[in-house]
Amino acid sequence: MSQRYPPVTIIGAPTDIGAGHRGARLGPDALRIAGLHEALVGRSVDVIDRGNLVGPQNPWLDAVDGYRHLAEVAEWNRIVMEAVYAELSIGRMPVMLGGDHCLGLGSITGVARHCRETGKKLRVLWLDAHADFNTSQVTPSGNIHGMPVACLCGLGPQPLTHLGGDAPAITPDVVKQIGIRSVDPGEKQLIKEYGLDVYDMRYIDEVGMRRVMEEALEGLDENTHLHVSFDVDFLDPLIAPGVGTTVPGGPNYREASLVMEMIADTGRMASLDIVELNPVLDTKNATGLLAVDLVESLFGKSTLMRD
Ligand code: 4U7
Ligand code: MN
Ligand code: MN
Ligand code: MN
Repeated sequence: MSQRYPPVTIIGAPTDIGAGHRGARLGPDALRIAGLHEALVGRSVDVIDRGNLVGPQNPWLDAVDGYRHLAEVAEWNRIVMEAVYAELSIGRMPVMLGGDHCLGLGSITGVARHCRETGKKLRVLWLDAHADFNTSQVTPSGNIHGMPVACLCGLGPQPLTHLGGDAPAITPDVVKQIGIRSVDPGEKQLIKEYGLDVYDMRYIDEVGMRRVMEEALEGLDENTHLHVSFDVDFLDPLIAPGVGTTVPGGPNYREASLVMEMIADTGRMASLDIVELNPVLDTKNATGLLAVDLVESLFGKSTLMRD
């Protein structure tokens, strides 16, 4: 199937300000070295790489009142939000390279602002081992990369929930989480309370990835903006060791490829985050190379012979 994609802008956000390990700050360059730009060109996509955003250093301090680095996290997310919003405003597809997953907050807040202004419906696919729905009261770590979905839904500190001016940036019904297999006890309560759609590994095992994706992608139309937030720890650590928070029992290569191919088939993906790649923990950039391979599938590379 040959498809035209909008022009893409690569935006590097080199920080691990929200994580419990340092090294995700090197993610953007590891993805570049794995050949991200060339892979997109190979899919006939028009690509610009704007290089890396600049933001505060990681002070590597303990949590205060349930948050580590709250001020720096807010600043990085403001910078990412503006960059993502600016690309969408000129008709380009932002591909934000983290960096840790706290940056999903800024990226999706920028996307939500664009959708509000253009009257688009938003759907967020959150590919992750974790639900990232913690708050300062229930977080076991204080690491804000475990909180962005809650903040997007209006649950969190004012500097994070009001990044885009209004809060909440989104309602829980727009988010579909896939691959989840590590949820903290207090987090689980909140997920139930907020009614988040979580396709956990148990459900994936029981019904298969094809049906999960059909459900998660149901109801998309020509007016839908599909945002994909790809936390690399979504993947099974046997194939993707280069992340700070590995959880066994994730999707294998075939399942992950199917996820990406089914997203590509919708033709609706309009923005993308690739986050949590930690090259310091990787083996010869294998995880970076795998992420790039899966991005090719997101842009239409397919094993399908029946089209
Ligand atoms: B990621 C964790 F306790 N839930 O909050 C936490 F297990 O963006 C992990 O998905 C969060 O990688 C992982 O610290 C955040 C932990
Ligand atoms: Mn995450
Ligand atoms: Mn994760
Ligand atoms: Mn992680």
